[in-house]
Amino acid sequence: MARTLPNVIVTGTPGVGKTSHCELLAERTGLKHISINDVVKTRECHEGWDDEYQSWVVDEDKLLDAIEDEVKQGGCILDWHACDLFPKSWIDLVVVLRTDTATLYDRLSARNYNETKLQENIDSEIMEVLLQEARESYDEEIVVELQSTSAEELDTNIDRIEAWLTQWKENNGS
Ligand code: DAT
Repeated sequence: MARTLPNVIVTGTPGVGKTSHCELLAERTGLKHISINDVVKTRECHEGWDDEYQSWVVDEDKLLDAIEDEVKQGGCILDWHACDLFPKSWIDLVVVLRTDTATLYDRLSARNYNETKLQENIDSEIMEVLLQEARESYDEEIVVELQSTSAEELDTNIDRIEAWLTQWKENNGS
């Protein structure tokens, strides 16, 4: 069955601005913000806690099962620091947020990340890991890279995604 509303992934290295973007986008568009971190925790889609990386070891099959029905209906914004696990057929747009190293360092330090996690995430941003993952997993034309360093950029990004949504609805007769 065709979706009457699109599904959007908002991804990027931790600290890049996913939550800020998703919350504002949900407020402006009425699309539903699904924080995958919350789903992993509340629906126990994990195999335990990794102490070194200070994060859950995610059970991807369980996670996909947990969100499948909701996402297949459309109108979801998926907020996560990975994107390659979501089936291509579910997804209409992939937004990869980016920022510079100094900004990311400040944002992650403010979260009291330990040195391993801080360095790993900064390296990941420098190496464009999420951008590559998105480009390898989805058709080139649905992957968009947006800068998220300033509040102004946040605003213009939301405007752009809203405009995309309007166009999508027109194209899909919804
Ligand atoms: P994420 O969900 O990717 O981990 P976040 O939305 O929680 O990131 O943002 C981390 C911090 O950075 C938070 O204090 C808000 C701030 N921030 C994010 N994007 C920003 C932007 N474009 N301009 C200014 N501050 C931003």
